[in-house]
Amino acid sequence: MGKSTLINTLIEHKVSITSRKPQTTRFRVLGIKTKENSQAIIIDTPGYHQGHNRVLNKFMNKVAIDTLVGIDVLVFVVEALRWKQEDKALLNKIPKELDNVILVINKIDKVKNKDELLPFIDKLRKLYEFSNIVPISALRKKNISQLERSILSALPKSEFLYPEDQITDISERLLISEIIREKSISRVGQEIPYRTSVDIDHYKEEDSIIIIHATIYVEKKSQKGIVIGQGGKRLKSIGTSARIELEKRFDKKVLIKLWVKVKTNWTDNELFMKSLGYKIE
Ligand SMILES: Nc1nc2c(ncn2[C@@H]2O[C@H](COP(=O)(O)OP(=O)(O)OP(=O)(O)O)[C@@H](O)[C@H]2O)c(=O)[nH]1
Ligand SMILES: [Mg+2]
Repeated sequence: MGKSTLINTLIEHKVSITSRKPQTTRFRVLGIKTKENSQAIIIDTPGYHQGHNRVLNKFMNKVAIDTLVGIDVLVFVVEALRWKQEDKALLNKIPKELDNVILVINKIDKVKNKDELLPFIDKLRKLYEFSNIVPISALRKKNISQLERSILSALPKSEFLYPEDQITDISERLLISEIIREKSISRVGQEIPYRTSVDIDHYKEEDSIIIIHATIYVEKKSQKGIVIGQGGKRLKSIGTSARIELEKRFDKKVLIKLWVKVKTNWTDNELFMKSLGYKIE
């Protein structure tokens, strides 16, 4: 749908990982946007999905739903010309007291015949009393300033909650594991992304270099083979692209050593997920 792409576009930095495969975002990701005398704290969440019952899916849905409480504005992102059953289910979960819900219709760059947009907007307008409807392209950065104005004007007056130059609150360890996860997602087929998790085993920052050891967990032996690739090629490529991105980010040399381990059925194993840092109550 482009939620993470949108938060990155709004913050003008990459704070959340993105991919073509669904269910990429697993945690609540904070982006902080300070502009003149306003500060918006933008939260990216996992997508809301139905019909998956593993602990990991329940965890992700809970993160999405819990985020609906205590916010001033909800930016409800849908894809142009695609109204899914899950969008409808989520619409029904919006707390009644939340009166600022902006509907964002993303990926308008993909709509060849723009005449089709109006009936689509009209259809959605009837389903909920949105405070505003903004068609955008998060990827091509179309109509972003309009959306930005709409968000900022809906915010209540408050002191800044974060320093002006802070853009996110993610820890270095989580950032590193997310970047490695993003690189592995983009290099494997359709099924495996749901089944991988990255754990940082060792992180050491020295004067001139950052040393990282990380494990990519998968659920099956066959998945391990795929992630490693022929002669270790795929794993090497994951490590290299993560290293290049982290070196730019930290402005320092980075050394990454990766392992792939099988943890059977881990996405349904609460205890193991907790040990990986998934906060399940
Ligand atoms: N053409 C086009 N593609 C887009 C746009 N916004 C996002 N995408 C692509 O859509 C895919 C999904 O984007 P994400 O930002 O990861 O989507 P998400 O809603 O965060 O997905 P989950 O975290 O998995 O729930 C990526 O391949 C993006 O590059 C857009 O405006 N136009
Ligand atoms: Mg996302």
